[in-house]
Amino acid sequence: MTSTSTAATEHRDGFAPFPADLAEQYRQAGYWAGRPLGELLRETARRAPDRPALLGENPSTYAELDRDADRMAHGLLALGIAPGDRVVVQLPNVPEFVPVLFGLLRAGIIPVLTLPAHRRAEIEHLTRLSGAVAYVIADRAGDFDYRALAAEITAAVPNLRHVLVLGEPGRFTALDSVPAEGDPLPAVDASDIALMLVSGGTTGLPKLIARTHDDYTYNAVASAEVAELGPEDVYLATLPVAHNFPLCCPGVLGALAVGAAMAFVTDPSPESAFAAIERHRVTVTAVVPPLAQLWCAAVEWEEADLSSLRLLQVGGARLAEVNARDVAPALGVRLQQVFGMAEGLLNYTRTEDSDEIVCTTQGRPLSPADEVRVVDADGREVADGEEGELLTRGPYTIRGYYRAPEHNSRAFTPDGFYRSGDLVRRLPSGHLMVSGRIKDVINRGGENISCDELEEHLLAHPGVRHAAAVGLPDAALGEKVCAVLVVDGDLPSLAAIKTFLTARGLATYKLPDVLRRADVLPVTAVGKIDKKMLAAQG
Ligand code: OOB
Repeated sequence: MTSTSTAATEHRDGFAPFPADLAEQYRQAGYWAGRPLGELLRETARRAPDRPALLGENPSTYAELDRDADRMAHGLLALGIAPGDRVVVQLPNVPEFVPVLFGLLRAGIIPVLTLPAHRRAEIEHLTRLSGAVAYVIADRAGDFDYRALAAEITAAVPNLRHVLVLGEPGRFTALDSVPAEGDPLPAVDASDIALMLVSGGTTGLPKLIARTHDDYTYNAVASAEVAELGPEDVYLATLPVAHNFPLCCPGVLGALAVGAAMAFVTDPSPESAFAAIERHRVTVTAVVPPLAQLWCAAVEWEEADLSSLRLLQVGGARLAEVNARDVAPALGVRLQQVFGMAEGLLNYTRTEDSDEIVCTTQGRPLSPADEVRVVDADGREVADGEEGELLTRGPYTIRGYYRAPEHNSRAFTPDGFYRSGDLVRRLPSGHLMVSGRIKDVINRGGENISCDELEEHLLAHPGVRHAAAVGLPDAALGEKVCAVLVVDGDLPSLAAIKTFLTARGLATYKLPDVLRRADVLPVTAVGKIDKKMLAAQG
């Protein structure tokens, strides 16, 4: 282990480290290179100082970004924020996110990356849980004033000493007053916590996912390789950049590792994103399936030159095969399915995969060192092609949530595999097909119905644009099947939908009991369909 100038180790309380023997193997095999994330930027800036890094109103080159990150690091330390301290970051998709992130990383301060859509309940919980001493926000985004939220959080959480504001600071500190010159920065230990992501879990309050420099640097560099990212690429951060997918899969960090340029949009709608793609000649971006569908439809009415775009990554939730098949012809891009999780494991379809594989699977693991088990309810491995729960461990998968010992005893096996809760089938080639979530089933009178399966069939109906299946309480059956549909034109009758599904060979007990129409489906902070909300709406 390299030495660190941080005497404080309090930030490691409640951190679940990799076991020493595995850590050694990952180093020996070269997965962990002992490079702190802050060095990724340093190396690119040395290699290609004059290349464009951040695009937008105030563009910067790699040399400029490198200098801005150093100045931010010095300024944060000068405020009295110490290496190992946690800082909650909640910024919209703006270029300023990058110098803030790298300022923190280089100072050895740990960013807790929250999403712009998080509100008091989540921010207060994450601030307390992480023990954060500072909170970085933008003044406002749309009609939401983050300073008002910060006022509530500072009143509730006494540990929070600083609020740094991008834009008009109000009663807080302006972020642009922070950067400073300073003494050499502290050494950062690559095996230490680099940053914290927030779990995308759909139950309960979010959990913290502490990722180390070693594991996250590998995540970025290896992902850049499978996305075949190079210095000529332009990556557009379309999804909220605090999310693992646009941040590091390969996202902003992968782009930075190879010296590609980065652009940002705060609004992922076709109007705004297509304009950014045209303006910056974007080559790669990542979206969630509902957005992919919207973009595919929008080429009909949005006039924009998308010819620069070569790769569209789609992940975060299952992309139905019918929608997957639309992507390449509608947008003139290659599709890459990405099945990943903030906890670690990433699966990608590859360039050499056939169209069939790209459209029908969610890819295969990123790393040769990823260990994947597909197990039945008793924890026994199932044969290829059979459905089971995906368990995993590997060089970039956490060994436990931060400060959550109770939950960890259930979410991880005794030998350190993460229980993803995802139901998958593995093909002999290693590709995975996600078939649902363990908990995303409707129990109708004792019969289990997979919501994903039903949704895939509903989406095949020509009038159906979006579909979600949810269980509603029912006195006789326990749960009944409700299909919520976003449709073009009139809502088909329940009888017509049943006839359609029956003709597709679906078993009678899986047919919906009720149909509901919606104009839009509610979505989570990152844009996935929010089942919890739908079920609550009844
Ligand atoms: C990504 O990360 P999270 O942490 O927001 O959510 C992870 C969960 C997975 O366990 C799975 O249930 C679901 O989201 N998921 C998918 C999927 N990708 C993620 N389900 C079906 N098909 C897919 N392609 O969502 C995430 C992180 C990194 C890269 C991409 C996505």
